Amino acid sequence: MGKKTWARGLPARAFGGGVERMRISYYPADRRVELEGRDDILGVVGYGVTTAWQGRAPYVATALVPTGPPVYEVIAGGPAVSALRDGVRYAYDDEWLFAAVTLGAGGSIASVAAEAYGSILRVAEDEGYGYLIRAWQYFPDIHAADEGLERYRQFNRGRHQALEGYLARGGLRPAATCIGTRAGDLTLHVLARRTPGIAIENPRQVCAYRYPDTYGPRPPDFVRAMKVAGGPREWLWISGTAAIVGHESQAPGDLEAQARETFTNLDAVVACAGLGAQPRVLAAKVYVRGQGAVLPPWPGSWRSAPTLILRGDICRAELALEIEAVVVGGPQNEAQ
Ligand code: 3EB
Repeated sequence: MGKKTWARGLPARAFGGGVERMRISYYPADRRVELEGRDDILGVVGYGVTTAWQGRAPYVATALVPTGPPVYEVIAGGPAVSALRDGVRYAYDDEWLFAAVTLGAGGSIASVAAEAYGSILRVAEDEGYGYLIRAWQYFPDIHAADEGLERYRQFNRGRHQALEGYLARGGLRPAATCIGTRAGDLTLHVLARRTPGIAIENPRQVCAYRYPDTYGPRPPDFVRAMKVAGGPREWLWISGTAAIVGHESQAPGDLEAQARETFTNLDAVVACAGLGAQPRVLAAKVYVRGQGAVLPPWPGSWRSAPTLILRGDICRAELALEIEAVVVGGPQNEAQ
């Protein structure tokens, strides 16, 4: 009963506490040395960073480049234990496990996806954090053909193959983001927990895992958002969200119209999640396809969110942008 974890020196705190210790922050790359010394970090994700990471926390060097200077995204929690197994870099506190793999992505992307998800699931389940909450997957040449099928569609085949057993055991699809890069390897990083999240879908959109096969032989295995309840606040991890209504892309190539539709989708997901009072956007990432794309102003509650803007290829060629976010709600928010 949790023996394995406690034996590694984590504080004996009851399971199922809140998520109030988790924090997501963006730091300029010149804060590296200070970040490397911290012991409360579950994972660090670099965007446009070229310096080697020397901290204990697992580090993901993505091939995504911000529109501004290089950035570290830091996911912090309680005192964390870091480890490496079978190429999976991971760290956990008593609530969350962060795990990451980097694999060469030149060959069959279906096999690479299956290997990436397979090795991460083995580690997460062995360590007792058997429920995926959130996954980020970045790989090069997302629109290129691989044996007659677009690499994004091949990726979906491999992902499904790796998740099949997990789903059969009662595992839940995570919220996710899948973005194409210009170069580099495939990186997959995830957050997992000991207990399941609550899957939230968007009534304006067909469930992604029920898309018709016009989008490929295997639909993408993700949910629109995952809610994590516990403690006085609730967190909502919202998947990469684009201008899709039903299952169809809207306003092909029109960034401004797509942004409006995307915010309508984001607001719909937040409304469905039934978060407590005054949901607040803790962090957002925008992925934009074009060089020099000018984003329209953000509506309402989205305006004050700490936001990272990255260049990347959204998984359908006609989509110009995609936005993901973490939103928190609950009674404690009123006091803040
Ligand atoms: C969509 O809604 C847009 O394949 O993991 C968004 C988030 C998208 C995650 C994924 C794909 C994925 O279908 C694309």
